[in-house]
Amino acid sequence: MQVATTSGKYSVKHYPDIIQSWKKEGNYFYFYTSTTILELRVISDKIVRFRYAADGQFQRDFSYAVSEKLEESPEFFDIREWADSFEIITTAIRVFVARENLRITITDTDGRIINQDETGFHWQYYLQKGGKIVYCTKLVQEGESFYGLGDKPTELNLRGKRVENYGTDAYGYAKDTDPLYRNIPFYYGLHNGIGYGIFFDNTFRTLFDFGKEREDVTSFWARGGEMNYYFIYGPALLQVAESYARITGTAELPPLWALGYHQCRWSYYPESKVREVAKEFRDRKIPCDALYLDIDYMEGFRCFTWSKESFPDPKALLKDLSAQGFKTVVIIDPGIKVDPDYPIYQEITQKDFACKRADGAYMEGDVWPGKCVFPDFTDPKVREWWSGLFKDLTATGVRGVWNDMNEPAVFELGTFPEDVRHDYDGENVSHRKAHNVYGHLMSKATAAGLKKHLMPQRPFVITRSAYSGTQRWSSVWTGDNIASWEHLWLASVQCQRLAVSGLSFAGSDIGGFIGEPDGELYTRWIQLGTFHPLMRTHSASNETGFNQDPWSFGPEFEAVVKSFIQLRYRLLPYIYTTFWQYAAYGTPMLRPLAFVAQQDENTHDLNHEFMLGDSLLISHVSEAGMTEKSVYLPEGTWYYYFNDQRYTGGQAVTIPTPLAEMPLFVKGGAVVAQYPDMQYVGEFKIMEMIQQVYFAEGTTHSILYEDAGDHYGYKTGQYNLVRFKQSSEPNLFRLKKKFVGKYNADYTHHRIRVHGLPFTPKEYVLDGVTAPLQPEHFVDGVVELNLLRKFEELVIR
Ligand code: MIG
Repeated sequence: MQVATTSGKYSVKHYPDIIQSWKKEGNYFYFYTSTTILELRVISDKIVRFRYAADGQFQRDFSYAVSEKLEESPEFFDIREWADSFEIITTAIRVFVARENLRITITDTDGRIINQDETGFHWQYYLQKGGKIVYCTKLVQEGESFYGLGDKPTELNLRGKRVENYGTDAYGYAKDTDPLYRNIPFYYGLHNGIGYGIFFDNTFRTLFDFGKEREDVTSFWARGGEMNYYFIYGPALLQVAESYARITGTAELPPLWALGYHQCRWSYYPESKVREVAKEFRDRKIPCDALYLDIDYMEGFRCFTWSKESFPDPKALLKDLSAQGFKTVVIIDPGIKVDPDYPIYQEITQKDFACKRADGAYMEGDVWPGKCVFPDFTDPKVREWWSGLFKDLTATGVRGVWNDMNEPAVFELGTFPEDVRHDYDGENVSHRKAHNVYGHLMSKATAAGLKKHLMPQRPFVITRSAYSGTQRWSSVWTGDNIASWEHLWLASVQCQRLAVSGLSFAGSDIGGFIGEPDGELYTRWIQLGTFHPLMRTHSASNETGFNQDPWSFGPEFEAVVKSFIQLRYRLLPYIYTTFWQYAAYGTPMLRPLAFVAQQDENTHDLNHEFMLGDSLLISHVSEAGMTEKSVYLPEGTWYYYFNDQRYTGGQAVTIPTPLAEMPLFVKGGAVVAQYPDMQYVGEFKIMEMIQQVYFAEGTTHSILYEDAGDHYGYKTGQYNLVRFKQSSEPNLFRLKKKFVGKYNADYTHHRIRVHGLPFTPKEYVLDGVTAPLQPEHFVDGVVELNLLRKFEELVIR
């Protein structure tokens, strides 16, 4: 055993030595050196977990991130002994463990290196705070790019950067501010066409360096806890994303209305103001589903109360809003006001549910209500109690809850001091270990309460802080951004990064939270937000009284903003299908182009383009007065959405960007389902489904998922999965449809619109019955058929 020469806070670095023995227990392998045990667990043919006990003693194997549904399914695995290493083999990868020092090399079955330790696992004693700082260093492979890590406001490819996870209330953050609100210790590597992922499940402050300190080395480390990481092989990056979701869980389907448009402000109050906003939306026929009440709806910022003056009869208000199709979302912060007359404060102190300092005093800190105490959400009893508090709110008519300030944020202090104690599901730890999961567990308790009390309606939760796995119960937004063009770019990269980090259900404060956008910036931001899974305008602007509403910028901008919010509603069946793919398989809803075409190196450093789902490619207009934009199209056929101009991929194309348009392309071969225009989800029974079909040579596939858009019937088969197969021959187009499921949709009309046919057809054949095409079937260069029944096969020739 090496003796540490110590100076100051940390000991020297220690490294594992020679493997002395090993054993196998089921799918677990253990390798013993004189100081260290490596536990290697084969979870599936592509997922292996590495865990190291530096002093021969493992800690409790417990995780707030890992889904209860994670099942082990290694189809086949084996171990071979070599002179210098042990080799663990699965059907997809080979893991070599060096006898000399536990260093890991992982290859595919062809022997190509996927990932390789440099010095690998090592540690330092954290003399000042206790425990160890645990490190893992790996070699950067040639041409390697790195992605992931949650909400980092920087270029998507993290090569050459160092980032850190310790959730922070980053008011008015800028490009490269770090850390921000979320803690997602998960990254992807991509080199030589091979993609893999590493999920470092450690809740202490974690750091990742991607060749910044030393060009050829990537390392990750934590200021405590264990070196415990999952290695995930792709080779496709999207497969890595799906495996990560298998580990940390998938989202549930939200109510369909939550995919509509949300309007928020700090704050709409009193009640007359809320009614006025609601009326404006309906009078102007701008679709909207959700209205938010920020902190001013409460009585002196006391959670679970309503201001008697501003909201004297919340139940009546929410009922009226609901009659107009609005769902109300209210904010709930963690801080509970210290006030002996406030029932929640009485309860939290009586039950002893508030966080305490090391010496037993309450963790007190100022937030909006003044001096507060804070629930210890790491205690299961506290989570249970918190969930129960949503009974009254839901009875009042609340349909969604917004959890803010849960990094946790405290005025002056920033966050809790490190000595604060937490239960951590029975472990009894300091804030150092609990900090990064505080918001994760608050939103978990909130979602559980909302789900229970809203049953059979689906809940909607949005949280500011998060840890890996938060996607199982909540959406997120990117926090307190600024009304600037740079922040529009940040919104785009942050939502893409969140999506590949497991948190697809994300959006930015459209228009910017701080400051006031002009009409042009707001309109361009609405355009981008139309293609973000969560579409919400939010702003502060309390001093000037400026309202960031879709009509705040005059009729010219209002008309364009309205047209994009309408487009959002038309696209709901497509967006819902994309959400279903995410909920079912963990496929990111937003896909950076590197994830769509990883073999094409031109995509690896692209920041400003992404796909929403399988068929839509989006960029955004990124500067004031911009008249054209260059967009890189990956291989395939693409149609510019606004005029059906056809492009061949594998090149950059430049398109004009008048205010009423944006860079939006549809992939050839796609079937994009659309609804007719509506003001809100549930406004009327949908009687017509529109299928926008985009021609491509060869054979292509698309899907449509549909269900009731709320409730849980889909879990017992009340859904439809429609599979479209498009195939073409010279002068012939064929569309086949197959159904699975037993949901009875209302619509009886099917409008099929075929874009981009390269020939002039004369007739169509519907399930074997031929009819001629008439002039009215040719609309704006599109062949349009209005069918009054379902069909299985349509041929146009
Ligand atoms: O200290 O509730 O990010 O969206 O409007 C500010 C007031 C507290 C921060 C949130 C913002 C919200 C605001 N909150």
